[in-house]
Amino acid sequence: MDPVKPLNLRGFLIYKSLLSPAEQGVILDDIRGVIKQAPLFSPITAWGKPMSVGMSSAGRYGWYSDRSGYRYERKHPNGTPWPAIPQSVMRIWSAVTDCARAPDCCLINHYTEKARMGLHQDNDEQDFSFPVVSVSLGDEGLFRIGGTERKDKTESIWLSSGDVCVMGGSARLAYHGIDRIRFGSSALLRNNGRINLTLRVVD
Ligand SMILES: O=C(O)CCC(=O)C(=O)O
Ligand SMILES: [Mn+2]
Repeated sequence: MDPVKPLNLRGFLIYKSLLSPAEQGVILDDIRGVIKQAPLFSPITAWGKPMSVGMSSAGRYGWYSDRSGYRYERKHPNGTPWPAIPQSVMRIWSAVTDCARAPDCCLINHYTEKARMGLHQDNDEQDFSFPVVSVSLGDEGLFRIGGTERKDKTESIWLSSGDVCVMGGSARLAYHGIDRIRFGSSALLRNNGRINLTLRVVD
């Protein structure tokens, strides 16, 4: 992991291929360990529709949603605390940010062939001076980025396995989403699909 000058797309800093295949393998094993203890589930949106993305979390907080809205919870819906964030993932945060504080949530998103994530802001955290760091593993995902208003014009970039994106500064509250997955484009995951990790400072 050797962060060289990232691509700057409207303040989104994208480190292409930051993680070597070996590093991706280690992280994936660690994430499988997390999911064994905290299985993926499909959160329900405030409108009562299950999300197409499977989710779980590691850390002191996990992201959660149901008809009452989006929020962070201390426990998995099965009642157990979220597993710790693996060291292999924490190292990425240290490599691409100079934050004194460690993240307290690693949200795990699992995309199968038809899954997508609509345009949204990450704004359930308390302090937006901390960035959100996103890690892509497995199949490529078409990442759409916009500005801080939903109506702002957007552009898209394919995120590949091993890419890391830092959403900080002016990009911290920018709209973003995943339009589609290029299913089968990576051999990292046994059954294809894409895993995205986002590291967040929650409180
Ligand atoms: O999957 C991605 O690359 C983005 C995920 C995301 O925006 C989120 O979890 O809030
Ligand atoms: Mn997001």
